[in-house]
Amino acid sequence: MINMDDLNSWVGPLGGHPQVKTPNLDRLAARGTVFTNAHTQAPVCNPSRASVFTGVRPESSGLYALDPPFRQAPALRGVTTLPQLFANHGYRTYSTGKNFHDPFKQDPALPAEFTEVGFLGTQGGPRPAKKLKQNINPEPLIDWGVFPDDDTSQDDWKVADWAIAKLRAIPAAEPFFLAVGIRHPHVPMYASQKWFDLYPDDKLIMPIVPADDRDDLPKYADYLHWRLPEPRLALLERQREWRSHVQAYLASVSFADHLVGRILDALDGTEAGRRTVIVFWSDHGYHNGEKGITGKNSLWEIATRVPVIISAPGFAAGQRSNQPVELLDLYPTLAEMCGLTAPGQVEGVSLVPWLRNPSLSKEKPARTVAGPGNMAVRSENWRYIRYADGSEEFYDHRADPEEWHNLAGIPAYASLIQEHARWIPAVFARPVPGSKARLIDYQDGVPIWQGKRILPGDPFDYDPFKD
Ligand SMILES: [Ca+2]
Ligand SMILES: [Ca+2]
Repeated sequence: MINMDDLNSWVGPLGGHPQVKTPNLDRLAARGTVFTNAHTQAPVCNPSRASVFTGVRPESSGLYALDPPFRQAPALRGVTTLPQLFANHGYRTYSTGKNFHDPFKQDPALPAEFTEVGFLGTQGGPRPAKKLKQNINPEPLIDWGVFPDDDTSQDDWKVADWAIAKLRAIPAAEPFFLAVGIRHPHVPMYASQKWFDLYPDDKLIMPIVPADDRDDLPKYADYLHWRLPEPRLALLERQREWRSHVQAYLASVSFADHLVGRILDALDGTEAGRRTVIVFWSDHGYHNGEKGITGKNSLWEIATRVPVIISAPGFAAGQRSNQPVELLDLYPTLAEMCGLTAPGQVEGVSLVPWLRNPSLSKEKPARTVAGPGNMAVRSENWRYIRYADGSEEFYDHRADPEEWHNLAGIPAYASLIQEHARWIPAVFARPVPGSKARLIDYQDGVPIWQGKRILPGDPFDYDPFKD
């Protein structure tokens, strides 16, 4: 299992950016099945990753925010995670890089999360003496550019090294589960010059961002990323750094893709390679200026859609499925492929039927939650969003893949909207104790941003196109 952090649809197999170069994801796609309409359960690391490995939805567990660590959520305290399921059935389980959200720590009172935890790479690698983009934001993580000179000094390179050494050392007969978490293209988006050279500035294609795109959005949409440290599009444009941001994201994706290639080569060189299931995913998407913002934490396509690629012996190669699937589905899928029974808490569905027949119709849509009451429902052709105050958005992906035209409120769509709204649960679990960062909560008609009530009269003149 290989994942990347904050990787959106800008990969060859999804074509989210016309210039992106990911030859290794392309070759993985060619030998497996690409789910082109796959979505995260939460547009931020901790709840997304917890849902992948526990099979439990954030709106069921109450784990919506960047903290606390998932085992502190009462509903997740005692569950058998995916690696534990494998370990319980004689597999050795290995983890390197970012799989669970940082800081990853084994709770001594609980069964081991993995047989062996390798290099975590929590620091990401060397940092420049001075931030490269001091003109953008004081946040230490928010930075990008050409750095360091040497790819091998990056923590992600060392994570791949650890995975490669482990693959070579695993005895051929030993069943194993190896999870590799690559931090790129998460900020800071540092990569060496060769990866930037793939995207020359004079030929760079930029996302199209209509200046009036937010005019048809409910006010509540702003709260999800209100006061987040990510630069607004207006600031990037004012500082003439929007192009460099896009370039650094693409360079980081290509660097991370190269690491995937190194791991695939190592696996192919082992005897176990022929009987090994390979699954690739990302924890959520990322804005590079779309809707006037950078970063994550929104319920639009660019923040919820992720690559999911599964390659396995016994299944056809080069397949694509546009049915709506969820990261939550990985747990039961891998369990079934390995002949194991997923435990009762698991809420996803096995994708094995779609690996056999990618065009099989899937009724259940993909759901993404951003704090209690805020949810996106993505079907084959539509996206419905409902916020905690009842306000809505609705998009037709056949006519409007960029989600520029909010159709909510147009009578002709009322019954379609109704069909999607029925997937939104009546009750969302209350945020678990210790939930803070990036949490938008809603109680008694008042939005609460990271613990602070947003009251009438509070200064609130957020405009990502002017701010
Ligand atoms: Ca992430
Ligand atoms: Ca719009």
